[in-house]
Amino acid sequence: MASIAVCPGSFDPITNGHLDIIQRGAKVFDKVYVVVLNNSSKQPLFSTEERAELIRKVTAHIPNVEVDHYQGLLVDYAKEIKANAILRGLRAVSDFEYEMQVTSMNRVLDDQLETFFMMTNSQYSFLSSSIVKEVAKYGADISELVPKEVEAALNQKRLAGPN
Ligand code: COD
Repeated sequence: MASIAVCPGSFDPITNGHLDIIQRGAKVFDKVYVVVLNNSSKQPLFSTEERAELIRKVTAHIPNVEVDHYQGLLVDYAKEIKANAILRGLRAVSDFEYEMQVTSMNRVLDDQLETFFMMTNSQYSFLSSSIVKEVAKYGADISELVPKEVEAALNQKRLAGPN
């Protein structure tokens, strides 16, 4: 049986930390579906389509990665694409409590779906989409934090006006 993982997130926008998890995950699973979902506690800067398009651009070199977006529950999406695993990244202890809650809820919703966690590369342990957006708003150099396509998209948003 092929191992199919779904790597879910807000990805608003994708950072080098996300990309590292996707690249490493793609070496472990036969197929990785990266899916942009709605996190109801976050107010996104980029539309769902914009986020998925940016991920598509920066993962184009990984043959077993597919990018999608979905309005609904993660477990329903996973069922649609016949995924047998959820792939998540862990940065610090602060991530743990939230991840445990979400994993437990997803298991209540679908007890066949296992969640796998990958530790962040220490180089990216501080990195989040929020922190990147915060500094990008002031025109800081973010070239070490995000792929160049994302840097350009953030600069475009900044130049388009206040957000
Ligand atoms: N290094 C390693 N991993 C990282 C880094 C980094 N620097 N930055 C982020 N990550 C990891 C995160 O830990 C996470 O695993 C993943 O990358 C995505 O992160 P985000 O912040 O883009 O995405 P989240 O956490 O906002 O995603 C939450 C979901 C959208 C997946 C969740 O809200 C969801 O499943 N929504 C759909 C509705 C649903 O099914 N809800 C039920 C769950 S309660």
